[in-house]
Amino acid sequence: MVFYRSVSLLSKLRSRAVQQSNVSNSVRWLQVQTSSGLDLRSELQELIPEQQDRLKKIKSEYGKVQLGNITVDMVLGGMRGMTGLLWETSLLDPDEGIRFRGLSIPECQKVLPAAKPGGEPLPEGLLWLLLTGKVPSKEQVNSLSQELRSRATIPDHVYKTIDALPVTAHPMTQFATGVMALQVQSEFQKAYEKGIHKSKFWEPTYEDSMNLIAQVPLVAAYVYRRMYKNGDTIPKDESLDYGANFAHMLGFSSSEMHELMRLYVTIHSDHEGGNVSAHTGHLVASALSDPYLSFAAALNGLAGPLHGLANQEVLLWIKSVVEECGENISKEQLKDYVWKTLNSGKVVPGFGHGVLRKTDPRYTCQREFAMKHLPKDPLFQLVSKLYEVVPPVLTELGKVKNPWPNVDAHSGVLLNYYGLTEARYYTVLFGVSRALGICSQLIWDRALGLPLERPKSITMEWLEKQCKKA
Ligand code: CMX
Repeated sequence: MVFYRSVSLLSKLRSRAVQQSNVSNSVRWLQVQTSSGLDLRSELQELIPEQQDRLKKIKSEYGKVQLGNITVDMVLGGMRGMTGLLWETSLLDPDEGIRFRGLSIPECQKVLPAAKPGGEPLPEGLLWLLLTGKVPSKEQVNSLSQELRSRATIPDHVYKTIDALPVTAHPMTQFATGVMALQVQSEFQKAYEKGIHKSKFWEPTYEDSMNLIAQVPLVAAYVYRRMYKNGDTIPKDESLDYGANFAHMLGFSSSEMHELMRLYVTIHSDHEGGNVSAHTGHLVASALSDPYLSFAAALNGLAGPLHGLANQEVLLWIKSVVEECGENISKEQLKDYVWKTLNSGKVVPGFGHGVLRKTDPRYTCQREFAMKHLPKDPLFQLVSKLYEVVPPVLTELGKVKNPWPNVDAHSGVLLNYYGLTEARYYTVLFGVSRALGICSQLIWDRALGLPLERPKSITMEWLEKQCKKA
């Protein structure tokens, strides 16, 4: 018999428990539901009508309820704080950080199946959770691993398309190009051309999404091996799970690196809907562009230095610190270096966030990983020093809303420790992981029949007139 834990009920009761005892990270086993042991697609098939009804009810009963006032600052400030998107797979709390379907990262680490007892969550389990809101059993995760492996073959033209680019092209350019080349196999596009009924849109979207999730590690690994290992590629290993297989195809065989990759792919997957990559994917998909087109667009947003490229920037910046001041830099010297960076008109990469107002739990779990596996690593020690030095400096600057580190402040030193030293490649890893979150939501976009996104824009003249009247 297979067991599920009901996450929605878990979240409701958990938040009550948190209010009462402030024990936010302890997972309570509140309800165990028996399952018929369905595969992921059948599971979704069952959930979709119920969620469609739920959305219909919200629309009809609460359609006119106001969710806040839009101010001029919000319009001019990149829509910060403006609630305007439906995103089911995760929700970000400014202080607490991300919850995937109601579960925090420490809770996911406790309840999602791992490759070994007490190990990091398997990304397949997270994918199941994102898509269904339910925690899968190990057997279900194993069968999803198997399904993803069976979908992980890519046509030859994808490699040729990437090969048409100079080998020096940025890895994100090569990766996004590879994803665009995968698009020619889109089931959604074929079905749409044949005239599929809109009630069935989610089905080819599911097929495309699962193929895409299964295939992005191959494209990413190809880019890595092409750029840094003379094109000497490594085939997938049929015995490995998603995260471990990705590490293996990149060329890393240590079990610690496999664990790191499982953790990495899990925590980078989703961060609610408003961040640049997720929002871009959702926006493009709202025009009924297929998952490949939508995800390639998302990757182009992820490639910006204020978003996903920050992980590259962090390691390069840390290495520049070491080059100039050595590994044993004092806190005073480090503070001077941070000010030098700020005074030259640059940001301190890896710190700050558009929504978060506390240390990112994605940073914290990577820090815990480092304390467990590489406590003496000089670069980890430097990252720890930065945790003490940077926030007071950013606070002193007076304008930074969140001086604390984000996910990108930590990932590079972990990868570097295990031999993945090529910082320019790091955002590709982030991109592979993002496929899980963006595609999960995209399937729900189609299942719920979410509309074309089309917010209203205005001119400065319109704003001036409107504000004078107010
Ligand atoms: N270093 C220097 N200045 C910073 C800063 C940082 N780490 N974080 C914010 N600021 C500045 C902003 O540039 C802005 O300055 P101006 O008013 O002169 O334009 C001011 O402080 C206010 O910004 P904010 O409201 O606190 O932050 P935003 O929501 O505008 O920006 C972010 C958020 C992430 C772009 C910003 O904190 C930043 O640039 N951080 C460094 C880059 C980074 O780590 N990005 C990765 C984020 C996580 C991810 O998406 O992967």
